Amino acid sequence: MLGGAAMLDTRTLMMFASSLVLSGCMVGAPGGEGDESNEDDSTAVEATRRVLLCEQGLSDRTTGWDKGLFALCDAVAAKGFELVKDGSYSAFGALNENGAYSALFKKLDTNGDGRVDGKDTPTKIHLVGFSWGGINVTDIADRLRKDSRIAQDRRTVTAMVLLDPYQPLSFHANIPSNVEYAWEYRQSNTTDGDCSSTVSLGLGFNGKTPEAKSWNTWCSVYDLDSFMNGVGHCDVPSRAKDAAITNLTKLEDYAPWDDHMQWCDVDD
Ligand SMILES: [Ca+2]
Ligand SMILES: [Ca+2]
Repeated sequence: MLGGAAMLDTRTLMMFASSLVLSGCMVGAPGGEGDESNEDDSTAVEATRRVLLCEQGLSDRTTGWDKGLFALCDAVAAKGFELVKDGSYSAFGALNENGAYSALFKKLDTNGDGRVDGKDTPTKIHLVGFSWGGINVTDIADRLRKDSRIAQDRRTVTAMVLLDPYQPLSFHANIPSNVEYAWEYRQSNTTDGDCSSTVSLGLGFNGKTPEAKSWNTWCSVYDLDSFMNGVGHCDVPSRAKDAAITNLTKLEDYAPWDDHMQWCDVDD
């Protein structure tokens, strides 16, 4: 695992290389400067169909823990993304990862032949998950990476946002190598009265740190407790909403929080 200055140098080079390869295809690289007025690039990004799948935390349909998650997913849908819904819900339940994956596959298989390949509408995949659902979406990305029904060039996850991803047996939130951009927002310190305290015997759920599986993934993480007050586990979706919308719609880091960005560890 690496971090700090050595990683920054590598990332800076990677960003430069990416900007050469992707020139004209997307709005700059995350963290790039001064691109917001480039109307032509913006149009190019929006030309490709974009889908979004969201996953809730455990039992959130009864506890209401993930306040803000539905609002985030609906807001991104309002910006032109096709939301993969679970009936009337804007996100899938944490215990229905199979259902979520099946619904996503159907969304990608536009001609309904049971495969996702060049005969289907090109689609950029975006994933958002809170708490248990945050780990779910890393698993969903990995399923895409390994699914033999999907052509290699259709297995890419364009962007993923993890909101205090947590499962008790996970050491990290592993970011699979087929993910292009990943952002994580987490708490590092369980807040007094935290929603997760009672179910964890007071220990609380603090988001598992991300670990990217490829240097090709742009992966950054923000510890909300390091620069905001009163952020509990269940506050993360609402407190990170604007940042997440920027990430997903522009494929950029959220500029107001630039001073708090840290690179993910990488274990390839
Ligand atoms: Ca197909
Ligand atoms: Ca906290």
